[in-house]
Amino acid sequence: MSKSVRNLHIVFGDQLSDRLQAFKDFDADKDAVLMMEVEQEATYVPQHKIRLVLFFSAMRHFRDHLRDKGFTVHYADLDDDNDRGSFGEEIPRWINKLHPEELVATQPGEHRVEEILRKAAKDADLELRIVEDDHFMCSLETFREWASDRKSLVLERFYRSQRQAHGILMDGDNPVGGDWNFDEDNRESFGKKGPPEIKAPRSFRADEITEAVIEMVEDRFTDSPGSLEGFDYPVTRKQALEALRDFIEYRLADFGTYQDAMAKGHPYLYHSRLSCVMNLHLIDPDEIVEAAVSAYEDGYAPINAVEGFVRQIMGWREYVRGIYWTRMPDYANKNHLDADRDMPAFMWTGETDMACVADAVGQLNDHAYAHHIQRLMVLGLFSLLVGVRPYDVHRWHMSMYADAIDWVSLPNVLGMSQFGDGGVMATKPYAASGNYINRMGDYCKDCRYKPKEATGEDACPFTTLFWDFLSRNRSKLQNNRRMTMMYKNLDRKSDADRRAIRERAAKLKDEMTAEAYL
Ligand code: FAD
Ligand code: DLZ
Ligand code: SF4
Repeated sequence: MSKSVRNLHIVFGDQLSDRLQAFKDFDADKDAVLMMEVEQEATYVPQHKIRLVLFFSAMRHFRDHLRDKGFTVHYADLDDDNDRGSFGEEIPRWINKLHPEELVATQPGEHRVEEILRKAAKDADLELRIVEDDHFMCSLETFREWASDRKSLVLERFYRSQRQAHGILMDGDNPVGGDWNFDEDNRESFGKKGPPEIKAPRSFRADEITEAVIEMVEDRFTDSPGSLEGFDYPVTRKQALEALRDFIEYRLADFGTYQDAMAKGHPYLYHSRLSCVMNLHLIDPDEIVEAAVSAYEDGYAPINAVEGFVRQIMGWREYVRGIYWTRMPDYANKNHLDADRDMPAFMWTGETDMACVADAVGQLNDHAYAHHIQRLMVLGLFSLLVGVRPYDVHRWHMSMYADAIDWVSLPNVLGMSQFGDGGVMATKPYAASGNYINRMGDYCKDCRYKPKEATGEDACPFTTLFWDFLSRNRSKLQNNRRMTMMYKNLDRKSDADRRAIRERAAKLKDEMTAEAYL
């Protein structure tokens, strides 16, 4: 017989922090924690094996951490026969078992999960206290206030307000270094020589807990995409802090300059690979920002690198979360460009002659990771140009990336990369031809296609589809001032060229078989 419970604190798989304010009034003598491994979260979209191991292993490590602190943790194990397989059924099972006086939870990372939680509490006629997720640097209330009287929610304005509010990289009222933004310095590619030797992110060997999870995932989720061969993600807070130190020491200084660069066979370049541990809450954004700012102040990293990095974390990351929670649930249905195609099968397998796509998808299968420019300007761009349904692109993203959680994937994918929201996240679609990929990376030299060509058998599919995208979406995009030049260039093409582009685009699309999983 379990002892009676005052507050039952539900900790979801992406809330692995005892620094959260939901824990502030936790009394180990009276309260208990509930964590649930459930089949449905691993299958409601097919999920990469690395992502599954990451969540389950990090959850189990956190469970043990809490137990070591003396907390009572009720843990639903996926392999336990009593596990009912979904939050919707597990929460009632534990309520019936423990009869808590109140349910407490940190704001979930998904609208869907919040709805399930509210329904479970209502059905059980139980008080539910949802506590603000103070892992984040900007509360949802502050974001709402900031957004409430604005027509245009430009990131730059939000970012500056956050820098001022937190006093980060500020010299009185002015930005350190004399500018808010050093993007001009941050657009280098590696040129013909390719990248120098760059130390890869710190690799973590699987311990006993992770080994057991790997075995479970291999046995149970045989059909899930991806490979577990090289699983080396941090899964504890201690490891997350080591990963941060490693990034600051070896890669931060060049993060800015090469932020937009790509290179074949180099998944990480100067990127941090900290999104997973941050999204799981093993480490907080203010800790990361402080470490980067200290590196600048101590002379280890230049301002363009540190400002560029800080902008991603206290700018973009907080901003997309604000967009998500102020726009959901309608946001998920947005499809401004009426895109209606399926995700092509090669976006799962990487089996395509397009060298850039093959490299990025291969990397996804091996690491469940692609860096920002691959996401936006290779895989996202291709889906946009083909016209895949934005929500399907998001579902694919949730399947393939270890760091995807609804609040961060949906605005980035549906909004920023697919222009599904019609201009909330981006002032124009991130549409480009193969020339952009050629300029920023080295894929094209080994590709059977030619980035400059739009028609003919050797034409780069990105380039053909780019012009086709502009033609198809003319009525919705041509009045966008930021696209005037693109439409002028399209209009300079002869009728014969435009016909040839249309025909080749249709052929390319006809040849794409539908997705393997969705
Ligand atoms: P770095 O390049 O080292 O950047 C540092 C940190 O900045 C990241 O760890 C991340 O926490 C933050 N960051 C940077 N850009 C963004 C952004 N646009 N939104 C939110 N945080 C940002 N990030 C996710 O965490 N999960 C996602 O599901 C996700 N989906 C994306 C989908 C698309 C189409 C695009 C264009 C971007 C997406 N991002 C997502 C944002 C960003 O690409 C990843 O955070 C980043 O690539 C993760 O790698 P990193 O940790 O090495 O990042
Ligand atoms: C992604 C994921 C997976 C695979 N499994 C679980 C799980 O078993 N239990 C859990 O609490 N969370 C899991 N998650 C994360 C959820 O899908 C979802 O992102 C969070 O609950 C949102 O707060
Ligand atoms: Fe990608 Fe086109 Fe370059 Fe090939 S030519 S690598 S498809 S951009």
